[in-house]
Amino acid sequence: MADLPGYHPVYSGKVRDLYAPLDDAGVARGDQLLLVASDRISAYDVVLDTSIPDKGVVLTQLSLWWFEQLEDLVPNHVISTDVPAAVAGRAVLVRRLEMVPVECIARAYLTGGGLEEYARVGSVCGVPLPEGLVDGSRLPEPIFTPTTKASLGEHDLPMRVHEVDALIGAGLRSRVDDLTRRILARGNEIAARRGILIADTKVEFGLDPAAGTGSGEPGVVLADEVLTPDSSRFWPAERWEPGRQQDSYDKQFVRDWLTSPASGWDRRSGEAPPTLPDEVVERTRAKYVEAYERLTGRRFG
Ligand code: Q0N
Repeated sequence: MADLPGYHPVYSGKVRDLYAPLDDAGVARGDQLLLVASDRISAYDVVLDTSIPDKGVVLTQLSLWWFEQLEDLVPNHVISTDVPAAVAGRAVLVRRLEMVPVECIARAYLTGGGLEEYARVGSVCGVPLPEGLVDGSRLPEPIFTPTTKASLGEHDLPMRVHEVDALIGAGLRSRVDDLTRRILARGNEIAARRGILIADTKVEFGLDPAAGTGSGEPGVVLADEVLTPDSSRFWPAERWEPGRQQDSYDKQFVRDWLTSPASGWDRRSGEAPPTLPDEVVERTRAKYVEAYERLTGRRFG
C-alpha cells in the first residue's frame, strides 16, 4: 500500500485501499476515509501479478456516474473527488459510516453460486424460483441473496433472511433488501439500452446518523463502489444465451488466456497464475474503457 502524505493507511483489500485523512495535528480523522482503487485485477479468486493500466480510474469514474444515476433512490458516501495528485481520478473522499455487516447481493440473472443452489433445492437464499431455469436465465425480478462478510481469505456464505434479521434487525434488513434489488433493477434499465446485462451485484451500506429519515433512525447510505465490473457480473447483451456459461464483459480475455495451453497454468495447482501477455492486458483495458464509454456515453481520457 503506497505512502500518501497526509493520510494514514487503514486497510488494503484485493483491489482497493482505504486511508484515513490526518487532521492539522497529524491525527487520523474519525469521520472520513479515502477510498483508493488500484489497477489490480483478480481472476479465479486470486489477485494477478499483472495490473491493468487505468482500471482504477475507469472504475472510480464509473462508480461516481452510477452514484448520480441512483441519487433519487439512495444517498451515497461520497464527499469529494478533490484528492492527492498521486491518486487523482481513482480515489474519493467518503463519509466514514457504521457499515452494515452483510454483503448485500441482488441477482437479476441466474448463474454461479445462485445457480448451484437452485439446482440443488429449487430456491436461492430461501427465495423460491420457477422451474426450468438454466445458467444465464433472467429472473422474473431481482432477488436478494445476502452473504456473510467472511474474514480475510475465507469464502462468503449465503445467509437466510431470518439470519440477516437476527444480525441487523428486520427493519434494516427490509430496507437494504429493497434498496439492493432496486439498485440492480435501475442498473439494468440503464445498461440494457447500452448493450450490457448486469447479472448480479454486490453493494455495501452504512448507517449515517446525520442522514436521518426524520423519524430519528439513522439513514441508510450506499458505500463502497457501485455497479462496476468488479462488484457485478457484466455480460455483453448480444452474446447472452441462456443454457451455457456466459462470457464476462471485462475478464473474458484474461480467463481464456489463463485456461489456454499458452499460459501453462493449472487452476487447481495452487500455483500463482503467470504474468499476462501485453496483448491480453491491452484488450482487457479496452473492455473496461468500453464499458465506461457505453454506459456513461462519455469519452474516457
Ligand atoms: C468500509 N469496507 C469494506 C475497500 C472497501 N464509507 C465507509 N465508512 C466506513 N467503512 C467503510 C466505508 C466504505 N466504503 C468499507 N471497509 C470499510 C469494503 N472494502 C472492500 C475492499 O476495498
